Parts: sequence; structure tokens; C-alpha cells
Amino acid sequence: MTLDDFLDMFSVLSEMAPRDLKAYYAFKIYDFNNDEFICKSDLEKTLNKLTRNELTEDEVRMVCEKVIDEADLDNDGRLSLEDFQHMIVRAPDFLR
Ligand SMILES: [Ca+2]
Ligand SMILES: [Ca+2]
Repeated sequence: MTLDDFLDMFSVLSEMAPRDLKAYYAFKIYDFNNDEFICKSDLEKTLNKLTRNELTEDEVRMVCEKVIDEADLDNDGRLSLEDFQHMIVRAPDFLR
């Protein structure tokens, strides 16, 4: 990360409410390939980390599909920050 990136992030963050901030951080962490969307492969990586690879590939795929199915508001098959924030508002336990 360059200093400019850091300052950009800082100015974005300072304009956000605490809950949005939390969602934004989580989004950034889960967006492994940094394309500003959480797609299936990002979710699969996340799940494998959270579950320490205890789920089978099929189980991981099923959960990912369900998550995207439920959270993808604009039906483009991936989660934007907006989709993600909406999911977190609906499921406050998600970040714990
Ligand atoms: Ca991504
Ligand atoms: Ca979407």
C-alpha cells in the first residue's frame, strides 16, 4: 500500500458511520483479488479461512451460492460493497 492509498482510505473511512466502517473493512478483507466485488472465489477463500478447511468443496460451494443468492440485490452474481452492507445490516452476527 502506498501513502496515497492510505490517505485515500483514511478520507473514505472518516466519512463513514461506525457500522459502515466495519462493513468496509470486512469487505476489503474478503475481497481477496481487490476488484471491489466479492465474487464466489473470494467467498470460497473466506469460508475456507473461517472454517480452517473443515468443509468439503461441495459444502463450500453450496454456502457461497446461498450467500450470493441471498445478498446479491442487483443480481449480477457478485457482491458489491452495497450488497455486502445490506447483508450485514440484515445479519448483525455475521461479523462476530
Ligand atoms: Ca473480488
Ligand atoms: Ca450484486
